[in-house]
Amino acid sequence: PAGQGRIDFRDVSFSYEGTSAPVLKHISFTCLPGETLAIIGSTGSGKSSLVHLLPRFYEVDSGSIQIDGVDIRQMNAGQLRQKIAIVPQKATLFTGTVTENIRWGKEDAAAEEVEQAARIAQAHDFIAALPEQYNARIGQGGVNFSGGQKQRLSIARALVRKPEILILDDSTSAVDVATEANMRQSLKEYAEGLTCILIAQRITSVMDADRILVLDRGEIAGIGTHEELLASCSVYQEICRS
Ligand code: DUT
Repeated sequence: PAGQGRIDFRDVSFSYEGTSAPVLKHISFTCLPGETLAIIGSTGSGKSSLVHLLPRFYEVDSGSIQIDGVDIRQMNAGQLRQKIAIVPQKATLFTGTVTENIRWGKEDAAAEEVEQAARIAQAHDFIAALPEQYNARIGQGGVNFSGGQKQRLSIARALVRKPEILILDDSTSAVDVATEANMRQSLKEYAEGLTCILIAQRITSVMDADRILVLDRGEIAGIGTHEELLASCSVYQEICRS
């Protein structure tokens, strides 16, 4: 829905229980409804930790996070689950059909909704090429699918729930650059108004996001468009060079 899916981080700091060093330090930013915000930064910079705070997998030490103006501490798990779909780094598929796997979490999704989600996630073509198509069996853990195919099925699973906020945690790492670009285009066309936070390692995955947030050792090193960051953010310039 238009105008929903706004995210505000206000001076958020976070550390894992039992550790002293904060993993995120004084993080403040706003993600507007319908915006695609990419997060980039070296390994261990806190990207996954940051997005895991949104569905309240972990609680902040200080500061606050708001979704559509409401502090997430005032939202229960059901409300958060309805708004946010998070696609983890490692796709988890189970023994069952393609449809059952995509529908997981929204059992009442119609066949057309399943196909629509698969089309946006760029999974429809390889599913349609299977002898049993959407009724094809997926082996345990998705053994009969490639890494990139599993990731696309996992993204379709998130989309079928029609979230307001979609979080892709490095979930296109095994998808080739061209397919990934098609997916971004489809998301723009068919999931208009969807707020998207996407973590990625490749510059090609982030450069046409509306804005990019650069994390460096738990702090924001810069936030802006690819061009703005190229002109002003040394950490980003470094990532582009490597
Ligand atoms: N960390 C923990 N416990 C956890 C997860 C992470 O102590 O359960 C630490 C490891 C690291 C920091 O938090 O020093 C940030 O980790 P995170 O996974 O958030 O970093 P990332 O930027 O997502 O790294 P990667 O690109 O390797 O996924």
